[in-house]
Formats: sequence, C-alpha cells, structure tokens
Amino acid sequence: MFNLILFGPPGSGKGTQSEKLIVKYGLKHLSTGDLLRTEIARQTQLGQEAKKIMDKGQLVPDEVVIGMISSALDENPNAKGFLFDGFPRTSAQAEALDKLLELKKAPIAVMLALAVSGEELVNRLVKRGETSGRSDDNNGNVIRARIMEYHNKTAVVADYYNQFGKVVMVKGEGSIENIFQALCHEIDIRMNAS
Ligand code: B4P
Repeated sequence: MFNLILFGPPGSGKGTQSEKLIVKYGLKHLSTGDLLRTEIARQTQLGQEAKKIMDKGQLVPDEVVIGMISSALDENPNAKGFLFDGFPRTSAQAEALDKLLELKKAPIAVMLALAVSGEELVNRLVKRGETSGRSDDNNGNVIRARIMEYHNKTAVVADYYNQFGKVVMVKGEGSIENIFQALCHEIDIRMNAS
C-alpha cells in the first residue's frame, strides 16, 4: 500500500493535481473538502453544521473530519493506496491519521507540499468563485480567512511530517502539466523504492 498526502494552502492545486494523480497511480482519492461538500449537498445534519463553518472560512472540528476519514478507510479495505487531499489540516488530525494507518501497517510514504504565493492563491480562488458556485470562494474576506486558518493551524502539519523527513516541496506555480510531472517524479522515486 502506498499512501501520500498532497499538501498546500487553499487554492494551491491540491484538488486539481489529485484528479490527475489518482488516474495515473490507481490510488483512492480522499478529499475532506469533497466529503464535506457531499454532506452539504445531501443536506445532512453534519453538512448543515459544516456549511456554517466553511462559509466563514474556518476549519470544521477535528473529530468530524477524523471520523469521515476513518470511515472512508474502513470502506476501502482493498485500496492500493490513498491520496489524502486537504487532510490532515491540524496537528491533531495528523496524529490521528498516523494512528489509523498504523493499524494498516501502511504509514504515509511522502507529503508533497505545493508552494504558491499568497497573491496567486487569492487570484485563483476569486476566479474559481466566478463559476464554481462554491459559497466559500466568492467572498474576498472568506478567502483571506481560509488562508489565515492555513497559516495559524495547518502550516504546522508540514513541521510534523518534516521531523520524519517525509516532506518534499514542489513549486505549485506554472502549468498544471508541469506541476503534475514534478509530482510524478517525486512519487516514482518513492514508489519504485518501496
Ligand atoms: P478544500 O476543499 O480542501 O478546498 P481548498 O483548499 O480551497 O482547495 P484546493 O487547494 O484543493 O483547490 P485547488 O487548488 O484544486 O477545503 C474547503 C473547506 O473545507 C476548508 O476551508 C474547510 O472549511 C473545510 N475542510 C476541508 N478539509 C478539512 C479538514 N481536514 N479539517 C477541517 N476543515 C476542513 O483549486 C483552486 C483553483 O486554482 C481552481 O480553480 C484551479 O483550476 C486553479 N488552479 C489549480 N492549479 C493551477 C495552476 N497551476 N495554475 C493556475 N490555476 C490553477
């Protein structure tokens, strides 16, 4: 089993690159953002609570997203590996994920961290907000709040994996194809070694 985390601030290209990587490597895509948006679309109680938080640009409580990831792991016992997109986003989530993967004896192989400037992030999210219908993308204050949450609570997750030497920075600006090739290069090195 090969497990990897695609990491980066909101708008860094995690969702965009994940779609391409899962096709190439046959990994199961686990995006907590997508799982939460599915709950919102189904108008479940969890979805209604999550929407209020997401519309403020804040992070949904750890126990909610950890529960969703735990269920998704249980539902896919035969997966070749998992690509975690947008998770973990706090130190508590990172520790919980490590414990869940310990049970499977399949730790995180690598965290690929997309580096994108603050200005470019805001431009991308504002642009996506024009067409996506995502209520958290069409308000500049909410976008800035998401980026603040990232700096206050999520950036430390890279420090957590860095202590195990698992973080690789990848330039997240440029063409989608060039960034994809750079990510594949890093994955291939590790997959072939495992
Ligand atoms: P997510 O769904 O994870 O959303 P995101 O970080 O905004 O998106 P992503 O980074 O994947 O966007 P992408 O770059 O692909 O989270 C949404 C909300 O859910 C959070 O704010 C939080 O409230 C909640 N949440 C999710 N997970 C959570 C967790 N674990 N704990 C707590 N709360 C959680 O796309 C951005 C845009 O850039 C796209 O329009 C794309 O086309 C464009 N783009 C991509 N690559 C580009 C490139 N190279 N050049 C130009 N444009 C590019």
